[in-house]
Formats: sequence, structure tokens, C-alpha cells
Amino acid sequence: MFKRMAMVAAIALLGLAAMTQAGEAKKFAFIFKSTGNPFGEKVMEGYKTAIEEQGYECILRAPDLPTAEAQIMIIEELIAQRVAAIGLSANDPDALQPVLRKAKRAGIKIVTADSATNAESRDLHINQADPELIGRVEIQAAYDMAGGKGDIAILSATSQATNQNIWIEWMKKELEDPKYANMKLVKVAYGDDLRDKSTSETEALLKTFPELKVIIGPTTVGLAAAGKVLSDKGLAGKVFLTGLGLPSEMAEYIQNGVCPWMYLWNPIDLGYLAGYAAVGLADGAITGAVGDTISAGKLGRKEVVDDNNGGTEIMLGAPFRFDKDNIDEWKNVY
Ligand code: RAM
Repeated sequence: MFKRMAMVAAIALLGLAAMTQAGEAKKFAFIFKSTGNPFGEKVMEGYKTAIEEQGYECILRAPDLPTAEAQIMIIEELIAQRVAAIGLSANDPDALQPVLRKAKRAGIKIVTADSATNAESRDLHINQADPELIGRVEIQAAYDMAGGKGDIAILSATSQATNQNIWIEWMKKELEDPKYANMKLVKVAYGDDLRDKSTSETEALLKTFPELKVIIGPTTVGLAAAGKVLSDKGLAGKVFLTGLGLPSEMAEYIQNGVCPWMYLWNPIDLGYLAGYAAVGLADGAITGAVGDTISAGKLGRKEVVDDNNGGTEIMLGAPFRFDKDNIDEWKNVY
């Protein structure tokens, strides 16, 4: 009799524990760099799909401005909400470290995607594509468009953005090749992933450097803003545009010749993979160590590798080239 009662009590306790655990471990958040960025919306859409597909609740957040301070405030709120994991496209590699440490101490797993923090601030990074390849192909594209000669300017996002800064480093390394002796990088401008600022920075580049041959925009917001400026000014064929663009925003400028070609990866898949990684970390299926593998839904099995920078990452794939021949297939997808 006593034994039976004890067993019933134990089962009830177990049930309660599972409920509490389930109740507490159910929310997964993602914070993008800022609002009003269609690329970021697609990343968050993919993350949400992955989280909901696994039966959990998803919270999507983004600050109005792409600053670390604004993301810190959101992270504080999410710690108070006791989320299981935070996915994050970081506005600064180091500035989020104290708040992310606090989150980790509270048992929250951290997975960055798109734009990483330093290795200590996260459990794992989801990398869209090899940064070296991204940087180098953009300079190679500028070379081909300009016929190997002329001034180039870069219109980036914020000066603190981890992803853009790594790509720009690789662009500069590519430019060291003697092949580029007749090409000069005259300026790196920052449009802060804000449409208006990116527009005025493009106008300023055209004014300051009348001989400008190519603008490279390693940001979808900057590239679309520059596409509009060059189209409005009738500069197709005179100043070329390339970089990383969202097909839905760039189709018009690819068709009118302003941007002969550009690159990107699938932002929905990027968020989706981050969603599977977040759940894997929170459930303890992976720790984010090299060699860990996760089954990432429709993307199949993915492996954690060394990021060669003190941390670990999962790579989504290779950058994809969009031009007049294929843009129509993609402009309604993302
Ligand atoms: C912008 C953002 C994002 C970047 C893309 C290419 O939307 O800066 O972080 O990955 O461009």
C-alpha cells in the first residue's frame, strides 16, 4: 500500500517536473539587427518556422536602430522572460558580452546567425557562407564590371557590424593582388542599414568621387538604396553596382542594368538553421562543440566545425549569384 502511494506520488512529481520544465523551456527568441530590414524579416521567418515546427513558442524582436545598446535592453527583457535560447544577429562583436554572459549564467543558450559576437559570448554561430569567398567575389565582380580599371567605393551597414567588417577585410586582401593595380578603393561609407542614410551616403559618394566606377554594397539595405539612386540619376552602364542583395528588392535594378549581378544566400534557410541549432542547444542534444551534428529539418544533417577564430559554427552553404538570367525565379521567394 505504502509502496503504491509512494509510486503514485513519484509519478505525480515527475509529471509536475516535466510540466515546469516544458513551461519554462518553451520560448525561443531571435533578435535581428534592426527593424525595417526585409532581409532580417526573412531570417526571422525561417527561425520562427523552425521553432514552431519543433513544437515551441517563438519570440521575434528587433530594435528600431541597429545599435548594441538597443540589443542589450532586449536581451535583459528576454532573460527576465526566461527564454530557453536566444538567436541573435549582433550589432557589435564585443559590446554584448556582459549581458550575454548574464544570459548564459541564467542557463540561456546563445546562437548567433548572420552577424556573430566574439566566441566567448555565444555557444555557436550559424555562418551564411565562407566570409573569404564573399569578400573576394565582390571585388572580382567589381573588376569585371569596371574592365579592370577605376575607383571603387564600399557602401556598408554600420561601422561595428561583425559580418560586413569581416567581408570588407577580405575585399581589401583580394585588392592586394597585383591584378588590381589599376583599381583603387577610395572610401568605405556607412549607411547603417537605414534606407535614408544609405541613399544620402550614395549621393555623397557620387559627388565626392566623380570618377567612381563601382559601388559595392555588402548589405541588402545599402545595395537597394544605391540601386535606386543610380537608377534615378540614369547612371546605368556608367557607375556599376554589385554586392549582397535581396532578389525581391533588386530585381528592378538587375533588369535595368544598374546592377549587372550580385550575390546572396537564402535568408529563410539561415534563420531556419539557427532555429534548429537553438533547440538542439537548449535540449542538450548538442553543446556547440566541433563534431556535434544536428538534424535540421528540411536542411538535413549539419555539422559543427571550428570557426578558426576561437569559436565554432555551422556553415549554411555557398553564396549564390543573381543576374538577368535567374532573377525572375527568385524575386518572389525572398
Ligand atoms: C543586411 C544586413 C545583414 C546582411 C545582409 C547581407 O540586410 O546587414 O546583416 O547579412 O545585409
